[in-house]
Amino acid sequence: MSQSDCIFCRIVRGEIPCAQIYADDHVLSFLDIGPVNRGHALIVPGEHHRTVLDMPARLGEHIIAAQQRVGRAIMEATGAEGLNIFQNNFATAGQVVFHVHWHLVPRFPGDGHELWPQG
Ligand code: IU
Repeated sequence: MSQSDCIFCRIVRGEIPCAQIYADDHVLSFLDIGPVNRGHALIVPGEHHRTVLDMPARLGEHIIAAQQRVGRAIMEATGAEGLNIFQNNFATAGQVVFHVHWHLVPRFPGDGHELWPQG
């Protein structure tokens, strides 16, 4: 369930380095190379699935568990007071890497970020 030409499969296999935050039997988490805010991290399932629509629902529990662990850790490490979690499916929605993944973006008071609405 791994693809030779997929960049995230290559990162999961350790062929390409990453700034790893967390790993377990189901997911890998690492810092985004193009962060939209300080501490921007990705959660990537080890299995290759193109979008959330292709992904087996059984992985959902592991993804949520990783979101909680990594989300708490990056909020604590950065001192963030908020956290956006989102993901893109298909090019029209902004997906660039076609291996399903979640963005975790720490948010700070007044960070003026336009990616997600201000509270
Ligand atoms: P998207 O949801 O497919 O648009 O997001 C892809 C993200 O993967 C984007 O934020 C990139 O900066 C990030 N990324 C990365 O962290 N490492 C890589 O080697 C590549 C992309 I290629």
